[in-house]
Amino acid sequence: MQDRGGERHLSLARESLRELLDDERVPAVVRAELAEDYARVQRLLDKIEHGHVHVAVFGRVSVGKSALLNALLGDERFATSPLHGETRHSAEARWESFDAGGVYLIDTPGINEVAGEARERLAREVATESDLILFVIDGDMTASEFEALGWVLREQAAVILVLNKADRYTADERTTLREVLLSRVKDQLAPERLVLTAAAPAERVRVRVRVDAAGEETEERFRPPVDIDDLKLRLWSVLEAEGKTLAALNAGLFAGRLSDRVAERILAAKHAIGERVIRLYCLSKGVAVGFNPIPGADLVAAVMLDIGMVVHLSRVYGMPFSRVEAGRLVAVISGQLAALMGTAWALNLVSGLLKLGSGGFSTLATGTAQGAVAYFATYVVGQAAERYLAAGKSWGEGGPKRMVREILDSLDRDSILREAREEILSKLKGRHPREAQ
Ligand SMILES: Nc1nc2c(ncn2[C@@H]2O[C@H](COP(=O)(O)OP(=O)(O)O)[C@@H](O)[C@H]2O)c(=O)[nH]1
Ligand SMILES: [Mg+2]
Repeated sequence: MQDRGGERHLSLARESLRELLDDERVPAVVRAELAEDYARVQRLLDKIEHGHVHVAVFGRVSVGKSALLNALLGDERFATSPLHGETRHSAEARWESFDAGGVYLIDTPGINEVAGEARERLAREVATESDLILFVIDGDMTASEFEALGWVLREQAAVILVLNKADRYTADERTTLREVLLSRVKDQLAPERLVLTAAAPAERVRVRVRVDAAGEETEERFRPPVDIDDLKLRLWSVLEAEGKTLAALNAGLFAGRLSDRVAERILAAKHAIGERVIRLYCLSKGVAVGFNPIPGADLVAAVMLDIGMVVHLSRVYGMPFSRVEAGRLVAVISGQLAALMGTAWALNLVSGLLKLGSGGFSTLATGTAQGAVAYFATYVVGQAAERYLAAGKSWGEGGPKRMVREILDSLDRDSILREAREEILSKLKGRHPREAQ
């Protein structure tokens, strides 16, 4: 475990894990949501700081996973049984015979020993928290074993495929099995990553016929010797060559995935707040316009509301704007909106809404319809400003025009207008939306 590349990987991984844990920009809610992942990062960090390497067995029930670990340990540390379900929880033991120390052997339930959902969680945990996996089988691989192996390999590059219970096969059968297995995994595993073992050979009866005397037969019970030498050698060589690198790579991989998840959650949390902020301003604006349905009269107040919304959003996204900056952004977005929808769009929408509504051309109906259109325009401005902020103050490749068009295309305009009208009506009449119609 003296490899220098390993040391470098290790310090890089340690740094990125620490950074992740200490990042003060991560909101408490996100930390709480991802508490389990954070705990795992802490464990991974502890592990690489102590130079620990975790070796886990993985495989179907009763293939001899626990027996194999006991044989490696030279001690019956883990319970074994011919019955299914002996190992219900993961457990670990330090493997002293690897002299660099810090190697832990982890026993796990069989892939088919725990219930459905828990099984997948367990498999995931084993794969992410261990650095080397001994994938144990006891004969030719079943389809589900093959599938599980593929899955483990995807999650975890370091795998030794162990064909246990080799004592049950003749020398010829062992040769055939080895060939068949190698051909099955030839794209995924190097040939030296397949080893045969006999962790706890079964007792056998041997019948001897003595030729010299009167053909007398004797029965003899015997137990073939435990054979895990190949596995030990393979394990040692993998651990020596890449033990630390494995631990570091594994930790780095997990940290990378977690930081992606953290970023995603933070964005989702901001987005949820952003959406509430936008709706609040939309409604304020809709009501303001609804109260005074003469086009243009409330223009200034309405624009001020849009600017206020953008300032508010910029704080949610942690990039506070001045009102001047926000005003510029609102101008750009409104300009695109007007260009895309044509100058008559607002009037068309208003008359469309009037036809839809049952209120006729009363002041209330007109006001509400205009308010709904103002609501909609502010909603689009809010969405565009939010995307701009979420992208780190960028319009993206196609500029503001494409962004506003995409937003318009993605919105269900009619249902937003309907909702807006109902909300505004209920505010104006101070009643429940249904009664107001
Ligand atoms: N014949 C034979 N039996 C084994 C060998 N290894 C384990 N067994 C038996 O297989 C059964 C299941 O072993 P266990 O370690 O509990 O399997 P696990 O469920 O994978 O942990 C036990 O009865 C063991 O004695 C082996 O190498 N040869
Ligand atoms: Mg077991």
